[in-house]
Amino acid sequence: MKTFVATGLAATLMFSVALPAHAEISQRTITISNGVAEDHPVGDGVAAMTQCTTERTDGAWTLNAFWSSALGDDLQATQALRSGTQEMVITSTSPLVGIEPALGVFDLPFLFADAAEADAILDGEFGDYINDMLPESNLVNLAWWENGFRNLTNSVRPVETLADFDGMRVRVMQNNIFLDTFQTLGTNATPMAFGEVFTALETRAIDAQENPFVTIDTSQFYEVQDYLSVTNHAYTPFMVLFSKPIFDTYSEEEQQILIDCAIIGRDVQRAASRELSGQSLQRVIDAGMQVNEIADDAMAEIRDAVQGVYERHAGEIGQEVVDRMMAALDEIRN
Ligand code: 2Q2
Repeated sequence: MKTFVATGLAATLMFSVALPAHAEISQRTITISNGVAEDHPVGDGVAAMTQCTTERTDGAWTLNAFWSSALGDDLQATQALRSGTQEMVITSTSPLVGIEPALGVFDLPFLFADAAEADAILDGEFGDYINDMLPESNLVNLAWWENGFRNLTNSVRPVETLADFDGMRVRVMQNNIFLDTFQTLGTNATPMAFGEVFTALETRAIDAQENPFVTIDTSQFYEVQDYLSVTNHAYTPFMVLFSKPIFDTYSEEEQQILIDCAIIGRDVQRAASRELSGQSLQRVIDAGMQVNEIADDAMAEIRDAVQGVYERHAGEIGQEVVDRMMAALDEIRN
């Protein structure tokens, strides 16, 4: 084997360049976008992730977060990641089903019973199974964060029974499964990007929308909605998506820092989401919203009404995906 012996200038150059503390870490500016306001729990997660990356890179990285759809809605931002023109987006899975249909599994109504189930599924084998599908769409999911359990608000009447949904003009995320669910409940459902919802409610172009308490609070929907009905009809995850074309230019050490810090951000964000949820509910009540629970028998009728959504959409989601989800849930519950 030929051996290379550094001599003269080459030797001087090679040994005179002092390697930085982290040979594999470059100066970087990372752009992050999101659809919610900065005081949403996503802001806590981004702050924790930023502190983590600053420590791990000795300040070599700068994370610039943009809020309230300033860089476009979830789908537009995700397309920017895929083309390598933006680093990160924290987005719901629901508007991305056109990119990866399997993500639609999370939109099946009443899928998760509580946050513990959601965490076990997302942080377990099933979450990894979905994550492994994303690189072919030029995306890397660094971690699963929490959007949360979704509840209905409207400006017409309290929704206490299945019949109360009838004819209500409800905005839903751009997703056939949500569209079918709310049409099946008897509403006049309209797909719309999140950034357009407040104005559509304010102008009465629509009557209703559905989101977790913390979003209803931090996006100030209480200013344009009178009624909040606690339906918990779906749990939406957030993905902390990174552009694969950009991720692939990072060293292994840098890639690991992104993943480690997104997971630290996850635990802070979920805790903030769950702690703020009760405070947000109280805040929207204090702001004048009339909140109602739904009686067990009425809720049973609502759940029964939308069971057919599972069968109608298993094909587009992928039967294997649905089967693996149901098996994973059975394992947790038994
Ligand atoms: O109803 C919605 O569209 C929201 O739950 C959004 O998915 C969410 O707020 C995202 O816009 C966050 O980027």
